[in-house]
Amino acid sequence: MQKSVLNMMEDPLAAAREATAQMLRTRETTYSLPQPFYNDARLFALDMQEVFEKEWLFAGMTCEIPAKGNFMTLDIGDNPIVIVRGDGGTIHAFHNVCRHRGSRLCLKEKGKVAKLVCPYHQWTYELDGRLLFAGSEMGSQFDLKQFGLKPVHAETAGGFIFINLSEQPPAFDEFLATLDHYLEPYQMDNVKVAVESTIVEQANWKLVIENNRECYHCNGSHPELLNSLQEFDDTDDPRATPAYKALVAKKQADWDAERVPYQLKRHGKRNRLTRTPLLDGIVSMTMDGKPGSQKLMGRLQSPDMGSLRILHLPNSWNHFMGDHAVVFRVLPIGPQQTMVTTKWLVHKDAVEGVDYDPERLRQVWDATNDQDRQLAEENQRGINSKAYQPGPYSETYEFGVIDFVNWYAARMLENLENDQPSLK
Ligand code: 3BY
Ligand code: FES
Ligand code: FE
Repeated sequence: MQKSVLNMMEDPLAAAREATAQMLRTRETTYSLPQPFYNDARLFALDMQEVFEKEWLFAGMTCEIPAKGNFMTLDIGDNPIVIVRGDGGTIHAFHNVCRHRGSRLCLKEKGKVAKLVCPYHQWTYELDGRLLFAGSEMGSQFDLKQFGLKPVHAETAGGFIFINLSEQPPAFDEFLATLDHYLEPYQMDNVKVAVESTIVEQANWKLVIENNRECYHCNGSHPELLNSLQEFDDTDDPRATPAYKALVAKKQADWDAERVPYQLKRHGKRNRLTRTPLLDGIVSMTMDGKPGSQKLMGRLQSPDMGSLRILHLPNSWNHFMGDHAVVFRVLPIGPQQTMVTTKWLVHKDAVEGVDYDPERLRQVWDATNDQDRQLAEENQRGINSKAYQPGPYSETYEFGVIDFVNWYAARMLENLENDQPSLK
């Protein structure tokens, strides 16, 4: 639909925008959000428009599309996206929407192609998005140049691919530079996905992220994870004990010797990177705490690297250990439905069945993801009740949740106001 026509139509979300901005201005900042943020269809539409279509999102890893012609697809709400590796290793992202009559172009989740060919009437696009061929049916005057694929901003660093669906993405370069620096020891051109899983949780995406941002629930729910994970979130954790601080100091000396970054680093509330020790004597997030892959990642000499934790709001958390890494991507599907994709990465030369057993590698986080799914789903069911009212977060155990909700509220409010200056 053309812009001018759209402007003449009433924005069906106008009232919801106003109400949402008002709820964000008046909410209690250390309390969970009002009910509509977790279950209302209009609010979900605003989350997609104002957060997922405007902020930088984690899409996947560069190792998933290693060669020219490799592509991967994903959906950001109603927006199908394709990410493809073109000439000279360049990574392009496009709306996965044919410029003829709008069919989805690439249907598979991953694949390899010479050109992008629409399954409907075979319009054919170059890997850089130019329309190459539309058939004689379109007439001799048809101007191919006007019908290239619509580009989506894409950036890569440290093996991560991020996309941004807005016309003017917010600044991101500093975080990308930090990511390159922290991931340098892992030589992310030399990794592969050993195994992956996708689960669908019957819960709003914010409940999935809130759940991940605290370990208040860990003792009650995560026996497998607690074989390796320290309950402290980072070295700034207000609960950190002298024993934990001593372990951190000891490990940091080892990490200095390996020349790997470990300092806690933040980019606003959106990103946090920190390397924290696992339990003393444990080197990996496996059931027995021993390496899950015998071939260490990158240039690392010791498996005892603790966990480099990388947070990227709104949709990713990650753990990089000496022997393998686990990356997580969260994609909203509906007001009460969220897809969580987990990928376990190992050195690309690690041999399945010799250096690693995929079943062993995935055990801890498969169990943990399922436990977190149940927690988020029960959280959702309680929130749907007429009895629900926002409740207080613990400032010592749930500061990560407070940070996430504050980030979300600030981005949402600013984006709403920029769309509609009258809301200011
Ligand atoms: O991402 C993590 O390591 C954990 C899982 C549970 C709490 N969170 C901080
Ligand atoms: Fe793609 Fe017709 S919709 S070629
Ligand atoms: Fe958990």
